[in-house]
Amino acid sequence: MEQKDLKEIVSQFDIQGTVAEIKPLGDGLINDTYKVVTAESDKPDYVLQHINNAIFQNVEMLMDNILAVTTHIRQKLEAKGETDIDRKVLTFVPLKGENKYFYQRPDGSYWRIMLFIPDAVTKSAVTPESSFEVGETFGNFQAMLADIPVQLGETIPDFHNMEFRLQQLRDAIKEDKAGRVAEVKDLIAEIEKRADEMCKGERLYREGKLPKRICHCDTKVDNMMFDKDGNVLCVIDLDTVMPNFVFSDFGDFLRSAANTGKEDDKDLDNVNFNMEIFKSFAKGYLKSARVFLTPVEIENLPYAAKLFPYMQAVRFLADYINGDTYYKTAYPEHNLVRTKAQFKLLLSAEAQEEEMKAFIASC
Ligand code: GN1
Ligand code: MG
Repeated sequence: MEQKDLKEIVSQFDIQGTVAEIKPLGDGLINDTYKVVTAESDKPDYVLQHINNAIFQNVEMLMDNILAVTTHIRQKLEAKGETDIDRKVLTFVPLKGENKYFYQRPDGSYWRIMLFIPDAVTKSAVTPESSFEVGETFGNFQAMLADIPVQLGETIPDFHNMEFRLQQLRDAIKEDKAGRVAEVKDLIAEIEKRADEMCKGERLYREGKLPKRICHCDTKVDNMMFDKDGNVLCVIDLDTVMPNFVFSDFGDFLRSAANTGKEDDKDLDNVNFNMEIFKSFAKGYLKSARVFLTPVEIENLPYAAKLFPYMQAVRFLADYINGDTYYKTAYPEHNLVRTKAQFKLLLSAEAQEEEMKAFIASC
């Protein structure tokens, strides 16, 4: 999009300073993100985001959720006497003269702006040392949100519902829109073999044995900000914060953090599930989350570590079969490459399941 259009969008919001430049930022698979640089050195910079409303269809609910969450966390941090709070929770900017946090352009697109957090970085990998702290941060994040006074909506209904994701894959296979089913028969068979086992969360929920709590639901490593010394500042990308099983945050974080390769690694030998990361993350998470977790939740953390590579493989494969309509792709087989990498990660996690169980039991 052209600078002049981006500037027109930014001008709707109640920001400080004069816009000098707007440039692309990050590499999320869903929304488009830009950095808004202001000319004055004493004014903050901002992050401008185009909200993908094909995926987030209820933008009003989305922004209500996010505002409720960031306001609640801010209050908790203030009550704890934390300093530097603007770097520890996202701050959204309202429209000029309005108590509204998104702008809809005449072309129908939705936009929002938040403060840019200075001197912070995102990473694509963590060390065993840092994953202890990250685990603790997610436990705290869930603990802080445990008493949020409003009911959050499901911004994407059934987002991490494994039964629903399998149904989407089965529907995609039936329609075979892009004519790609034949080439992925073996992968489909491997996925179906594990389908019952992987839907355990939904069964436990129906039996009343597993609660839903407020979770982040997109806890990959690059959705966290760190300061220059590597300390965790905050969790970003709050679009999917909603009620879910705690498995979401635990498992989805490990899906990226414990992967020794890339999410879309073409060389499957690079992709393995790193037990050192699992152990230190689990230790940190249990340190802050044990106070509210039930025995069923704790005992199923190894299941969560397998569930997310599996679920992501199912989602990438469904998108591949549908002809790549959901995730941004860089080349035609991208979603297939991603599927295979996630499936390899699952195999590696499966091979280490007994060790995971023993470790959790010993914690
Ligand atoms: C998407 O927006 P981004 O890139 O952080 C996706 C996640 C997937 C992830 C895979 C709303 O996250 O669920 O796990 O890609 N978000 C949505 O990298 O579908
Ligand atoms: Mg992201």
